[in-house]
Amino acid sequence: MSDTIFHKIIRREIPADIVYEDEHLIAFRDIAPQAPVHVLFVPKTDVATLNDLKPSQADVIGRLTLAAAEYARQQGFAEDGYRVVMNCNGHGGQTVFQVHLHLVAGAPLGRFGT
Ligand code: D5M
Repeated sequence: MSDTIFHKIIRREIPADIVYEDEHLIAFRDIAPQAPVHVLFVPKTDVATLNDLKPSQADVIGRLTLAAAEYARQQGFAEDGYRVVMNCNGHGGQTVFQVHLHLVAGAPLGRFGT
C-alpha cells in the first residue's frame, strides 16, 4: 500500500473531517478549502495519478464522481451547482499522489484559467 497523507487518513493514523466512507472510497473536508464547500473524494485503491489509471479501473473514478454528485444532492446544493476537479502531476497542481476528486461548491465559482 502507498503511504501518502490520504492513506494515513484512510488508516485513521491522522485525523480528518470525514463526511462519507464506504468500502471503496473516503470523503473528507479539504484542510485548505478553496470554496465554502471543499471535499476530497479518495479511492481506497492505490492509484498515484490519473496517468496510472488502467482501463480496468474505470470504476474507481466512476465511484468518486457518483459519490460527489450524491453528496451534493444530500447537502442540497446540487441544483445550485458545483465543480469537480482532478489534478494530475506538476502542471495540474497535484500535490498528493493518490488520485482524488475535489468537490467545490457553495458560491459562484470563477472560470478556470492560468
Ligand atoms: O490536492 C491535495 C489537497 O489535499 C489540497 O487541496 C490540500 C489537501 N490536504 C492536504 N493534506 C490534507 C489533510 N491532512 N486533510 C485534508 N486535506 C488535506 P492536489 O490536487 O493534490 O493539489
